[in-house]
Formats: sequence, C-alpha cells, structure tokens
Amino acid sequence: MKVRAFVNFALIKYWGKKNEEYKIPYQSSLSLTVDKLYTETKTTFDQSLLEDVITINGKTSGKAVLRVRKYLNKLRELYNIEEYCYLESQNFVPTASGLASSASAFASIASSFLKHLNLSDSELSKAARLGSGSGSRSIFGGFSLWDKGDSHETSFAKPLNINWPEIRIIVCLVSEVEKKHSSGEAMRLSTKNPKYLEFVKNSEKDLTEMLKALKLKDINLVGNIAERNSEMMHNLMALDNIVYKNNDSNRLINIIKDLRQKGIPAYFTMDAGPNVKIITTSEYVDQIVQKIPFKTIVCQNGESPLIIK
Ligand code: 2P0
Repeated sequence: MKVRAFVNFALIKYWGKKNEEYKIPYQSSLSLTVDKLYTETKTTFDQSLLEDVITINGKTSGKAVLRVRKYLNKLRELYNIEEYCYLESQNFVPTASGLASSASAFASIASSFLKHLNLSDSELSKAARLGSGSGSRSIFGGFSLWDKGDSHETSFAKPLNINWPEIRIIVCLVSEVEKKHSSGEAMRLSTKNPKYLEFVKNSEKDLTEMLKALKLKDINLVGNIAERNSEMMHNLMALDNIVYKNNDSNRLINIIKDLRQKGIPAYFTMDAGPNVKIITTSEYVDQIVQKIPFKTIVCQNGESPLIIK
C-alpha cells in the first residue's frame, strides 16, 4: 500500500517535549499542510520475513533506517502486528534544500504501515506523532491543530474547519552552509531554559489569537501572529546559542519587511533550518516572488494522506 503524505508548516510552533518517548509537547500547535512537498511510503507485509526490510530515500542502512526500524517495532507492539514488511519511503522535495520533512515522512509511514487496520484519523495522528511530533498534523489536509493533551491517548491533531483557498506559503530555498542542529537536541536545550515557561504561556496566547484571525481570514493578522510566534521561538533558542538563520535568511527577512512597508502583506515563518517561508495570499504572489533572489516553491492548501497505486 503506497501512501503520499504532505509536509505541513507550523504557524504556531511546537517546540519542546514534556515526554520524550511519546513526544507529548508542552504546547498545542497549528499548521497548514501544503501541496507541493511530500513523502511517499510503500509497505508490503510478508509472512516469510524475520525483520523489516527498510529503504529510506534509496538507503538501506544508516540513522534514518534505524529510526524507522525502532518506530515500526513500537507500532507493532502498540497495535499487535506480528508480520514484518518491506517498507520503502521517498521524500519528494528539492535535493539539498534542507526541506526533507520528518512530518510528511512519518505521516506517510504510519498511514501506509497501519492502513489495513482502518484506524480513525485521530488514532493515525497519535501513531504519526510517535515517529515525529509534527507528523501528527500531516494526517490532515489544510489547517490542523495539534492539541497537546497530556498522554498518548489525548495528544493528537484535528482538522480545522477553515476554507481559505487563497492562502499561500512561498518556500524560499536559501543556501544551507551552516551545520544543522537536530531540532530534538535544540528543543531539549530550550525546555531547560529559565525563559521556557514564559514562551509556553505566550504561545498559548498566540494560538488563541491565531484561531480568531483564521476565522476572519485576515492575512495581516494571521501573518503578524505567525511571524511573532516564529521569532519568539528563534529568540528562545538563541539564548542557548542555537541559530538557524544564516546571512541569506536575514537578507530575505529584510526584503519581506520592505515589501510590507510598500503595503504588500508578506510575513515570514522559519523552522529548524535557514529556509524562509513567506505567508501571503494568491493575489500578491507574483509581486513577492519577483523580489526574491532565491529559488521559490509556491504552496497552497494540501490534502490529507492519499493512497496511490
Ligand atoms: C513545528 N518544528 O511545529 C516545529 C517548529 C521545527 C520548528 O516540529 O523531535 O521533526 O521528531 O518530534 O517534529 C520539527 O520537529 O521533531 C518541528 P520530533 P519534529 O513544525
């Protein structure tokens, strides 16, 4: 069973785990699943196998394969699955873009591996979360809210009933020269920082305001809240010397602020890497893209995981 799951970008960020094993977060988060970036995973169960045969982006060994092997064993235990399988997973994102996403990867792995059980979307969201926290949100298309909950049973994402086909996220691929810190490591440092609880509190406020802004479909409100939430997360990490922005990211941020001065609603959000994502609506895309000196991918609402042959 081959399943394609799409990347999601957080407008209100997940940044820190209360429980590492089950990836239970300190804060709820909200994202948009997009259409252009995705992962495909094919799973074939085979009674004769004595262990899973895993291929990730063409490789049959290494860190990613180990992580998936552990993950499948966890799912096997949780859902009483006895058979082993052939699993092949492939990210469809531009090479060396730093956009390879564990969210789409684990949403597609969970959906494909568990397909025969016909689980509810909430259950699939929990299962994807065990692989990668943000994966819980890629079980849904469009906007989704990952309710933090406080246990495996209560921490999962749900779809938000917001129909906003004009929203766009322009992914700007800046050059990645600096060494990346894993987001897991960086989150761990942040949760120990004395400023962390304040971050969590402000993030809850941002989420409440974001929900109101999304209902209004007000791009300036939505963009403003998303940008300040992202900046708050990056400022928090900077206290522990974790800096994902590079010179190109900063150059882009200045271009975005300039566009705004000219009345164009363009706002940015960034994750655990130097790429910048611009939040806007369809009518401004051309004006924005022509000012960006990097390769761009213009994304809009994407779907929930799709079965493909
Ligand atoms: C997010 N990020 O909400 C946040 C914002 C990065 C910055 O979720 O450790 O790969 O596997 O649960 O989901 C990236 O972290 O982390 C992430 P794990 P994940 O999108």
